[in-house]
Amino acid sequence: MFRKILVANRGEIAVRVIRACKELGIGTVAVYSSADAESAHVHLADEAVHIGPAPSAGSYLNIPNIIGAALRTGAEAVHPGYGFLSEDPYFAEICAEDGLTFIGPPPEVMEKVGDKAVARRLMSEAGLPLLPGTTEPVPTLDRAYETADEIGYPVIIKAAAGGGGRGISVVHRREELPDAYRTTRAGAQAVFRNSDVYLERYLPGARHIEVQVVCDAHGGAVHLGERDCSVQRRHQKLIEEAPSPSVDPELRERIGEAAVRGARAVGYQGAGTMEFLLDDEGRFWFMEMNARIQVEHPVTEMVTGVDLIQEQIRIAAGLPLSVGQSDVRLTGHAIECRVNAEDAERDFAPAPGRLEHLVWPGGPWTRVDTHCRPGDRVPPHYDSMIAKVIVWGRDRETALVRMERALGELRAEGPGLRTTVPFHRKILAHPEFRKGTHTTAFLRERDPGDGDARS
Ligand code: MV4
Repeated sequence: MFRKILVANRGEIAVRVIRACKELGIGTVAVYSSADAESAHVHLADEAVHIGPAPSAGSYLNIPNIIGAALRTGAEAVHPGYGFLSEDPYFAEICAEDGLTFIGPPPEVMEKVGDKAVARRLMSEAGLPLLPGTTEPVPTLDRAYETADEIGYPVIIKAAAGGGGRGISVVHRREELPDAYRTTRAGAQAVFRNSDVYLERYLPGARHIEVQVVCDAHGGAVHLGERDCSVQRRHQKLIEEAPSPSVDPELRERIGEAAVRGARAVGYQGAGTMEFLLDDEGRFWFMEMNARIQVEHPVTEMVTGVDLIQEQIRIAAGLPLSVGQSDVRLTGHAIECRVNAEDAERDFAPAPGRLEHLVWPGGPWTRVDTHCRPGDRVPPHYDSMIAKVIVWGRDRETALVRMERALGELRAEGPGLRTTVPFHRKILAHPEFRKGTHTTAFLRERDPGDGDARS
């Protein structure tokens, strides 16, 4: 096992990784930007190294400074968390060249699944069900027309280098194709420095289901059930739960088996997520694979009892999985609400500030993953998420009531500061969410006041 790990991230996930290291008896090195000198992850780690200015381009994305910090402190491995460098195969390669273990899949695997068109081809070859669409980038508008005519409208255009909903556009009618094609390409070029796009049949009103997999270096691979992430706004997930209210044990076994088969087919190692759409006839379709730990991993931990961060570290150290498929048992129901410093009444504009009054919920089966303490300032430079509130209950209804109770205890106030908590409380009270019959259309953008969950 490693003696010392450098955590190449900030915020709640850096805190989460440090906690896992402590429980494994591993020393920790935090890295921090000028905006984070007093941040919780810096105080919790055994050592901390300043790596650059507040903007992440000079700090949390600064590969030479992060590698330098690891080498100087004698760290043996690097945990990238999520976001920042977590899905950068180039960073994983540099780590290896400098004798550091990157805690994640091998760089070649990151490269394959990072290209969503390539991933589609590989998963199709592995026998996973795919929505009609292309497994190659669509290089011209003429080809886009041809392909869309074959697939049938509505179609969705996705950036090959994208993921998580960044760089996608839905095209309902043929006339809308040229604008959408050009805009998506230009956006992909600007954001990902890669203008490749691919096309898929668009499935409205489906559910967003993702399966957690863990694969070791010895051929061991298991799935840990699914998460339902159908509550998203502009492709930002707001609420996640496990298990999905629309997946029964028989479907769970089939989708889990497909997820493991796909992960094996690309030689996956580490913790990964296979994303699917689930249609109203109970059919599932592969969308993309995420080669990192995800924000919403705690709901899976709560229903399986598996510590996913510890599992990632064990796998990277060459140890076998701590569980076999038959050891994985789902118990009860877990829900996570992401608390963002955003103003839902102003189109979810960032609303950071000083956390003058801060009270986190507590009590039975209530978990708060956060780095924020009373008096902390939420810096404007990074993601607006300040905490994740996660609850567990024997069943979905118990978990829902518990989440309402927990959010009722939460206080996060300060000048200029707003949070998504009031919005979460509206969703939790909505009959459609309550029933568990909601789809990805639940928070679809429409005029305020016409009766959806946003009004
Ligand atoms: C789709 C889709 C329907 N059809 N692809 C969004 C996140 C990214 N990983 C893929 N996403 C979707 N891809 C096809 N072919 C629906 C989603 C989707 C979604 C779309 C609109 C509004 C909310 C959504 C929530 C989750 C997934």
